[in-house]
Amino acid sequence: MDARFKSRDIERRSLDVDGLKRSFLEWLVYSVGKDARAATRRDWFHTVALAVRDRVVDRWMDTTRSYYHEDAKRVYYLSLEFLIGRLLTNSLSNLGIVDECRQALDRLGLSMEDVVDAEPDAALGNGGLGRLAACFLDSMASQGLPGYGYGIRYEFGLFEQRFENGWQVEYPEQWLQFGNPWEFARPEVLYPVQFYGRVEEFRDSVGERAYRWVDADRVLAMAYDTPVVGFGGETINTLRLWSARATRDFNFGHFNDGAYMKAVEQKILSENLSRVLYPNDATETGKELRLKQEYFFTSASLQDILRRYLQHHSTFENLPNKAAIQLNDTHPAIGIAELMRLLVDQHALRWDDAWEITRATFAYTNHTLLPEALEAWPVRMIERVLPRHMQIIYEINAKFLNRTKAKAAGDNAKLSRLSLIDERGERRVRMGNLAFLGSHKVNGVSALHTDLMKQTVFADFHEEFPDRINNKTNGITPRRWLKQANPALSELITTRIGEGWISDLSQIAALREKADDVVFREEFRRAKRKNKKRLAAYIARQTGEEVLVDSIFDVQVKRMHEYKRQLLNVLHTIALYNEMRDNPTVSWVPVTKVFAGKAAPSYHMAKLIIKLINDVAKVVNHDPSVHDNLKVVLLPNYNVTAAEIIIPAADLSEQISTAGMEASGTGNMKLALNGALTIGTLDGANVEIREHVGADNIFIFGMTADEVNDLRASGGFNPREVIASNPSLKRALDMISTGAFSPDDRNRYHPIVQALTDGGDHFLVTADFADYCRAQDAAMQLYRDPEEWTRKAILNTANMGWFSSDRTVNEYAGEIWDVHPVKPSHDGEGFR
Ligand code: GL7
Repeated sequence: MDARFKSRDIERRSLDVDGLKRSFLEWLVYSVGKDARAATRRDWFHTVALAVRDRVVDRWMDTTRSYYHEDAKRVYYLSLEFLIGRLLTNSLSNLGIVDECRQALDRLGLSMEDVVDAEPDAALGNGGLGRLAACFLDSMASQGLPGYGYGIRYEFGLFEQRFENGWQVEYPEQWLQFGNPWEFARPEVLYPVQFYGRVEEFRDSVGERAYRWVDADRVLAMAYDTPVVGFGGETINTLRLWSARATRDFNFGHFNDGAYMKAVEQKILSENLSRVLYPNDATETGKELRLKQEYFFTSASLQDILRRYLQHHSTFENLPNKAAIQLNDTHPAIGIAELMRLLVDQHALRWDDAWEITRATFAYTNHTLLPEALEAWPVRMIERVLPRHMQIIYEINAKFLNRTKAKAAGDNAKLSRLSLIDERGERRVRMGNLAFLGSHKVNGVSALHTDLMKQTVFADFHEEFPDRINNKTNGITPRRWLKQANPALSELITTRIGEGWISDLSQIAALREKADDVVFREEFRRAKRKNKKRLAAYIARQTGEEVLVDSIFDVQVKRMHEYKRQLLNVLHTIALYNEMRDNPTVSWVPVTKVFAGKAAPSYHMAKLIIKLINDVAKVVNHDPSVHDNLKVVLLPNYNVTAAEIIIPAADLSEQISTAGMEASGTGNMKLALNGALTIGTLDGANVEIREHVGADNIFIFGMTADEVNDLRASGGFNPREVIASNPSLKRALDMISTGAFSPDDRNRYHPIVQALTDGGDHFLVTADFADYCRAQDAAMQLYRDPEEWTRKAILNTANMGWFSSDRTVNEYAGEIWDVHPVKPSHDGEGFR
């Protein structure tokens, strides 16, 4: 071999400072096409990313090859969302070369922070559901599990949020504008996906009735692969995202007619499929394009999974032993009908065999009980867009209901609840029921949520299939959410207990005894203070507001939603503001209220709440009578990158949803792991966080899920009475309703006041207000005692080990997927 190529090969793998520096220069010149003088920060980001990518490719191929040779059982995580964020620090950190890279850049006169900051945030998700998928990818790769992510390569991620005059305005998020150095386009990995057309019945070779889907429109799904670097760089898994491409034949007919522009228009239209992520968090809009997106990526993924399976097998009975398909919510649930179609129509399996295989292969995770989020597609839409699938769904339903009818003799109400078709009003397909029926396991995402699933939406199914529902409490990856986001704290932890916690977070329990160590407490506080300074600088840059680093950083970061009750926090903020003004001589604990979060563009109430927070901030922050003891900031464009700055700096974590409504939450876990104390309701995973950190180290308030249920059922709740009996609540609401924060439009907040009063206060903000204020007071009192506060903060960090997504993924692997780690063989050469 030519010696020059050989040395370049070795260079591509070298992990030392010199080797990195040399390959940066080479990449800059030969791939980015710039010299060091002309290069922008973005050029350097691309350069470094490409050089780092070089260092994972060999190991990536080794991993894939090992799975292939062992014919290992793989798990396929089908998700419409992967909220990945930036990848540069993540890859460097998991490869263990952060310092080497920093030094190499240093020698080139560049700052690592500048290069890292030039990477766009990959926001292919809305919130917790999408971020969970990203944490699971990290955990699967870090534990050597053969796991693939399948999703859509949206050209536009979640919209960019800006505030104009205090109102949310959405801008397109063009993360791919300058190219994506992490992905590999696979133009040869193409699958046809059909829509519309009609179904033809015919007799197969043995005279049986059979069906084919004809006259359909076709789109191609093209693969883009992103390597998923596990911690330590041993295992590199694959995230495969599909992009829509027009077929060639699609255009030809029009060409012959001479209708050239029409052909091009059609091409653009069909490629719109993967253009944009729907920006709704836990609400469905029922748009046809969304249904098409769901089918598009699900069908392509299933075709790819079957192709991989058929490399080693010629019949399908072993599919469940070789492939576990996890449905991340119902978004890919049409996959159950699609696998049936592929097995029955294309591979000529008997229906019953196909059904058994399908059920044994799929499992389904439910992420919310909110009725407005439960997908139910109109029968007429599915009939039109996916005619063969509608037939298959009817067939699944008929067989199921016939079997059940025999047992449930006469209970027609129950049968109609179990039906895949909702017959009330416009007929709709209940995707949750389809997912349940087509899966061998169905799970919720926290203990409380799983119990509520059994009692509410899936009560009838639970009665029919008592072993199917199980719990898998969510988790978060400690690599991104502690090691990378919080270097100050993670280095401190490592000096005391070693670095085992990074891959086995249960080891962080060794910090418990350090809570009583005064020196450790001092160092813990110093790390927090460093993070708070970093956040204060970020706040100043983003909002122009100066905040006191030594105030309580009271943080509520999550999507804007009435059930998450940002309003409760705002009302407390106004009450506190009033108290401070009324009692100027009291020595107040300074408080900085930090909010961040996007509202779905069509969710008017959530957008009004955003405007209210900004209006309250304007008044409070400029009122000299509170002497800077209170500041309110709403940071724009909350995303993974912002979370990595905000979360490590938090003192107090707001997890204040109406009990029973937040399925789990995962921000709650990130904040507690980073040493914030939680103020929260007994909702979602807060219940389990309390069990782990201890009731003394968390501020719990408010009604329980049962109490909420009873109160709503009794119909006797009257917010007017509660308001009348609580002067500080009444005053705060009066200020909002009389325009104290909106002198330019005194009626602006009428809808909010209305919802909290005559509207019946569905989310029970007023009902929980008094107890919330009590818990807030307790937190402020505790903050006056830094030693005691820090002790509790340390106990939070030390007791969060169980909330690692490694634990969660292991439970899925053992109890749902039956997949096992595979050790890739790397030919003993270290990094290759
Ligand atoms: C969610 C839940 O609302 C959230 O509580 C949970 O932590 C997350 C991951 O399981 O899933 N469900 C949902 O539809 N969205 C969520 O974030 C958008």
